Amino acid sequence: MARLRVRTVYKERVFGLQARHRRRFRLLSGNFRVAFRLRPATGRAKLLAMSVAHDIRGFRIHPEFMDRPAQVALVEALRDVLRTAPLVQPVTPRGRPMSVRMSAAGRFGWITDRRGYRYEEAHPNGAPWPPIPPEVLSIWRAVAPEARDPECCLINWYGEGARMGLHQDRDEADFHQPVVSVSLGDDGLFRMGNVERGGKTASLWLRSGDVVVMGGEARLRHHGVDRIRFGSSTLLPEGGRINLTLRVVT
Ligand SMILES: O=C(O)CCC(=O)C(=O)O
Repeated sequence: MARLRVRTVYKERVFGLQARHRRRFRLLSGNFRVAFRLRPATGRAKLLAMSVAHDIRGFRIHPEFMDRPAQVALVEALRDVLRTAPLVQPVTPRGRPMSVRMSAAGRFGWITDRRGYRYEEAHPNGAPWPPIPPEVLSIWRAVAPEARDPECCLINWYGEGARMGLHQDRDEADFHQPVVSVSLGDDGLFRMGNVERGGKTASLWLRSGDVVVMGGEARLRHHGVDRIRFGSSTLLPEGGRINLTLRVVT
């Protein structure tokens, strides 16, 4: 059954993608994400991997959305962003330092300090945020094709012991637009709760390359990261986890 479906997709799309991706390419098809390698000798495609997107409490999980070369390329693009907009350790409005370090790309960056949680058009050093890298935009467009393009790509860096408490994303103007979260590096234990505070929660280890879409009923659900498995991935030479949280702000 899956084979038939893959063949159909291959026939429909191979010519458009072949030129761009040469020997290796990926397709998003309904719930299936499939990766092929083209065999130039025969012109046929070999199926390399297929993962299935699924929902937990309305959170749409795309496991292994990015393969390793795509993750490496994305980390490189983020290094460029961080040269212009270095990571800072934010403090909550009550003055408590957060354990994650943060930066951002896009028209807006989300920041917190003694003046409160908010979006700002400049890094705390006064410079405008760098543009969102095209690699990041293409993930958003693939998993949230109906949505407006994101205006903020928050970059969270989790070192050993860092976590993020359960919270709602509600500083944006339009809750019909989804939030997309991209995981890179070490595994992170992602907790998914309810719209109201409290009640039962569900947890899932997010791995490097996974993407989560928080739209519809999940858009205002509480969520957070309880802990990371420091050193579980070799993607970042010094360990740690990067999370990109993409949002439409206005
Ligand atoms: O690190 C994560 O996976 C979640 C980050 C998050 O919830 C946020 O930035 O609002």
